Amino acid sequence: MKLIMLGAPGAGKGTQAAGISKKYNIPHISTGDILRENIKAGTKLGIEAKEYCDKGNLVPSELVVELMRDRLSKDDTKNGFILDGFPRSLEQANALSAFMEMDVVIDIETDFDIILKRLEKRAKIEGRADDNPETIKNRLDVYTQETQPLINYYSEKQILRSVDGNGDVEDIFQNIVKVLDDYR
Ligand code: B4P
Repeated sequence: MKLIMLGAPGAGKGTQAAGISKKYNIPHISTGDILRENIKAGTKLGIEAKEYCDKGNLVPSELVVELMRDRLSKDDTKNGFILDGFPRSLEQANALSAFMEMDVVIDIETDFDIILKRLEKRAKIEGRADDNPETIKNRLDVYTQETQPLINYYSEKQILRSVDGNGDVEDIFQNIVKVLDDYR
């Protein structure tokens, strides 16, 4: 099962992808996590990515697409995988389609006021550099302009399934499982 988790920042993509990865035993591939690991380790990619991530802007697509092309060629993706945070723009979606077609796209639909509360809470707990109010606003604007068009893109391919992301983590998870079990 080749799966994409779509949704605004803070919609619950990463949270739900972790549960799905465990249940279906397929790797959870998060571009955000990979970029943060590179930033922490001070790699060339990390140094380039940091200024974009800290401001809540998208890292240039050529860097992210190369990163994903390499990651998706690894053996552990043979039985499927979950993409969390990629693609994030039409440019990235077209690049992905050029080398691999997906099976299902789960769009987690979460209201922006709920997202703001979640990210404010995470800012206090984890202290992530991009969870301050100004940057969160920019990330939501970038989502609206760059990522939201993917809803139509995958809807036209007839692989989009929407799930309400406003409730409890467990309820949302059960709804996603229903969608995936129907698919399988
Ligand atoms: P990401 O790491 O993808 O960050 P995110 O969109 O905020 O999602 P995340 O997975 O962390 O949050 P979640 O919704 O699970 O990206 C960070 C940055 O990396 C981007 O801004 C960009 O600069 C760069 N980047 C990443 N991918 C890129 C790409 N493809 N191209 C270019 N640049 C890229 O959860 C948020 C919080 O809510 C958590 O604290 C969680 O515990 C909580 N939560 C989740 N579900 C909840 C629920 N149901 N109820 C209550 N709380 C909940």
